[in-house]
Amino acid sequence: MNSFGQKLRFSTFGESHGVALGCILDGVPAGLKIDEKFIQSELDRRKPGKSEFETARKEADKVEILSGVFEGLSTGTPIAMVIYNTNQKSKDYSNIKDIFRPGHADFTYFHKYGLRDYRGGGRSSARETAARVAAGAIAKLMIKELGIEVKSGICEIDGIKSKNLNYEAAKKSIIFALDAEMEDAQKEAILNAKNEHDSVGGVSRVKISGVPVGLGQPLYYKLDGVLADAMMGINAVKAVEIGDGILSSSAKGSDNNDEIRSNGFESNHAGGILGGISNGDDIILNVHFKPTPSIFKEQHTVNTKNEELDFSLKGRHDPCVAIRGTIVCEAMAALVIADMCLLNMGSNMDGILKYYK
Ligand code: FMN
Repeated sequence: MNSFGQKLRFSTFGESHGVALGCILDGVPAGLKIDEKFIQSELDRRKPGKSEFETARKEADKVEILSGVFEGLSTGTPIAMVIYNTNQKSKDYSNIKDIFRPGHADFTYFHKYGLRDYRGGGRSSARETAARVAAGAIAKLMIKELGIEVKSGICEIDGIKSKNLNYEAAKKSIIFALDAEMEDAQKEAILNAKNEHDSVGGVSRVKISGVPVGLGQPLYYKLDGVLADAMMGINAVKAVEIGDGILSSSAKGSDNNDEIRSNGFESNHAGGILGGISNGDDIILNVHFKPTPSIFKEQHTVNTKNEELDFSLKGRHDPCVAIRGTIVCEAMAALVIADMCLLNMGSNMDGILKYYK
């Protein structure tokens, strides 16, 4: 499946080395001001080739809106957006045409479909996430009207944890580091791995603020469940924590409960979600990315005939995918929240009466 969402639903298309990639975003209410410059600026935050901490592949990632927008406003019809690929070097991949890169999706795609677009990983490449960022930018514009904001930053690289979580610092950092004091050590870890022809993992922290109480559907479209699904669907994500996440299983109830006062919760261990429904507090996610699978160190693998071989990869790859991945996390979070806002409108008679009476 290539689609995600219920009331606000998007489908993406395209491959890493194809002509173009893009998305169709359906369900955007008519009359939303579509700020094209903002959509482009979101793509610019994710685009490759901005620094030595990212892949050297340079893509303009220029987005073009094909439909669904007239005189700067959404028309209520599907919004189609396209991003042309301009910097493919498919030759870089000819040496892995019949070889499966350990840690990548080559092995599973080949055995599932019986064929494989080896150029840049084809559809399994995270290049597809540019389309999600374009769709997510429109979701951000929509939820901004409701006072909801999604921010993110890197809170850990190669096990080096941030002590401070400063989302303004992350905006200014080339690696989106949340802690300016830990940034140099985190950068050094990336460059060390890169110099050793290796890669490192990292953690993105996402904060969604201004969320009203009540977003999330029973029982199979819970807010935490759908956010986890959205994050796990991003390439290389291996774990998602909501609030205290895995720490909750070793905490006492008395520590883990967020006690309640008339003006709100005294703490936020729950990460803003109770019973699958937003509780009005900030929603907090920690999204764990594995190290980039494509590394230049020699590794054991097999080819399409299941013959064993040792090989060294060529090409251009991110030494730490969490960095650009954090922008994709923001986009997916915004898409989920916007969808949940639309779904929640029919949750009780009061809301329906306000609209129809
Ligand atoms: N994997 C690579 O091997 N090389 C890359 O340059 C690369 N860039 C990525 C960029 C982003 C923004 C993200 C989110 C992921 C990137 N990945 C890269 C990860 C692979 O796409 C991913 O590991 C692969 O599809 C296998 O899927 P899985 O790790 O989810 O099992």
